[in-house]
Amino acid sequence: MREFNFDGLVGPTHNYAGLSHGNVASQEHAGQPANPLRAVLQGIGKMRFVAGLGAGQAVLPPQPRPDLRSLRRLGFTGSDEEVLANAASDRDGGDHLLRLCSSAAAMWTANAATSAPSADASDGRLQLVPANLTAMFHRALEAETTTRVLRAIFADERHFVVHDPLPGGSHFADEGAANHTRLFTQGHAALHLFAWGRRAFGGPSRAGEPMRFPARQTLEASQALARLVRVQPACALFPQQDPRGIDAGAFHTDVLAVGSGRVLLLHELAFVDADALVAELRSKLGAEFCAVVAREAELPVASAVAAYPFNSQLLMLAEDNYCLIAPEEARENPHARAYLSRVLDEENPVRAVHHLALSDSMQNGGGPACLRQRIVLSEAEQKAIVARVFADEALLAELETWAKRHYRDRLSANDLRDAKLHREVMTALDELTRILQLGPVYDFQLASR
Ligand code: SUG
Repeated sequence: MREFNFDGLVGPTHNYAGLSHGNVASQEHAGQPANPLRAVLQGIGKMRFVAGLGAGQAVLPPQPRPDLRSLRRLGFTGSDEEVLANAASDRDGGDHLLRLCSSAAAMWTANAATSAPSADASDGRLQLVPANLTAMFHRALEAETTTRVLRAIFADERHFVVHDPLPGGSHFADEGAANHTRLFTQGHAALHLFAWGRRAFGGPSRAGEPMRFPARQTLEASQALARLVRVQPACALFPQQDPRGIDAGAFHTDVLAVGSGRVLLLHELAFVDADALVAELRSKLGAEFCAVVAREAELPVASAVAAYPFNSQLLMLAEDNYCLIAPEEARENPHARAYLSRVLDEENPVRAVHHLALSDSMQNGGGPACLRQRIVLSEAEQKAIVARVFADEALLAELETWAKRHYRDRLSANDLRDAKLHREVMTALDELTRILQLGPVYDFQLASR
């Protein structure tokens, strides 16, 4: 079995629209001009770096934005140009609606789905549940296309199950693998942590719920995910995100915790009673399990949210050789740097921290870990994927050339109403589906068939 990091390619409309209440970086950078070309190249650079370490690397495509299908569903009519112009000039928040329908947020593929390897699932198939992302309108738009893309890639039903996203509105709000962690040690069944921020039924949790910022994922959604991916009930844990962490800006679990294999790095405000959780994990996983807890005094939660040391990718290169792919910001922030150097000093298998520049994603609250969906595949499962999504140098170089041909190096809110931008995006994405050998997956491709 090998873990693959399916990174989201940054989309051509990457911009800073301040859409995510509770995501401090998104709020701070609202309205600033963006550089989609630099953003996509930084992302491809990360894929090249991770592949170069010998870790599994693959790619997921962006989504068509502005999302004209959604604008049409909201009653705007006419040609593509007219739909855009009518939406943008609508006096009741048209500008904002256009921003919502233009977000490139599908790049953060940690939120695309929750997955469980075939080895953990009772039917022996790899399980994927696309996230409904209902907590935020601009993200909820992703679920339908994500499902289509995943079904195009994981098409072989002998090996893969791509479920429907969870139904409904806020009751089963699901943010995908950003709240999911899989841990394992030799000789023990893998454990799945399905974290959540609020309860849909039965009143607020005893540990309280955030007051300042929204909790995006419900306990009920996490429980449904555990059922759907068919892990043994004894292997599923449902820790609550600490409401104080959410109120400090940890809108997803992966802002304050990262785990893989036998290692868990976490801030004490990642989960309610983090020490009890660590003790439970140790009793279930044995002495091999290593947790490095950052206390508030060592790493204030505000620094953890600003510098994202926990939003690192924790890569297992060999059983006793893990490394971290951390954002550059985690080296610049003295608290985050001190914590990461303690991780290196202590008895655990983490051997190196590599810092990468991902400023454009970071400024919308997305670090290295947000940009990838982890999917564990057997050799037979890898072979069953016929789309060209596994990253080798030829593909990465082709994607760079493709991006340089199609992406703008400056984009601000006003550009979103430009019908030319919309045509540029469709041309780029149409070409991309050919490069990735995906077949038609986008609304505009299916409508024209
Ligand atoms: O959902 N930002 C994303 C960031 C997602 C990060 N993912 C993980 N933590 N796994 C979000 O808040 C901002 C878009 C804007 O403001 O333009 C945004 O959607």
